[in-house]
Amino acid sequence: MSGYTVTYFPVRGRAEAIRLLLADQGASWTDDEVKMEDWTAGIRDLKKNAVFGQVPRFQDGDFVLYQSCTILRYLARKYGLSGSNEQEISIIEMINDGVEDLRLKYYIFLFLEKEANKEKFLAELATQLGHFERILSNNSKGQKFLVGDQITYADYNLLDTLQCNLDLSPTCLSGYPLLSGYVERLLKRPKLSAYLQSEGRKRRPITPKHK
Ligand code: GSN
Repeated sequence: MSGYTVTYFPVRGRAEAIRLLLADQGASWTDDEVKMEDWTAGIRDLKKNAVFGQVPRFQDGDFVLYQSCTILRYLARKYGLSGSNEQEISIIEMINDGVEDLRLKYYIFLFLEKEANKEKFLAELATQLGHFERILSNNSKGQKFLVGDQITYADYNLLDTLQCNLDLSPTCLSGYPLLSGYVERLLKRPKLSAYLQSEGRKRRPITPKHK
């Protein structure tokens, strides 16, 4: 059994792609959930000790790491989910940066812009989804993963970000057959599917805004 611990608020947020990767790779971990009020009150000096004053915090034995994408890449190296040569590794990094742009747009809309700008948000989302549809079409005609024949950390990050957007706009993938099929395929992966049906996952909203 591994000694992984994910410290985060009781939401999916920036920890969920890490959990998706761990679950799909058959790794076990402990969710150390911190209530926002306890975090604000300085519980266990968590904020004070965090490298950038934020979570997720990831612990592997005695090794502690922050920054969600760094944690994803750390685990990707451990489980062989980073790509198989320098060029593939770089393409996966590039696509993951694109996923982060998609995630950031979602967070900006949710926390800052809200319903008033939903039409503008959805129009921009459509453009961004188009980029991912094209990326998929360039790899095995969209029937596999973002890059190559094997799942990578960028796939877990994209799946989580797409699920966030689907929550906001359940039809957002309807014009994107490859992305729709991709999500459907990923959700059928047995370990991932078991995690998605777990109590822990169901209990956690996407963000505190989704209570
Ligand atoms: O990806 C990362 O781990 C960092 N670049 C961002 C981490 C982050 O924003 N953490 C937030 C919660 S997730 N929000 O969108 C956080 O720790 N907020 C509490 C605080 O006191 O800043």
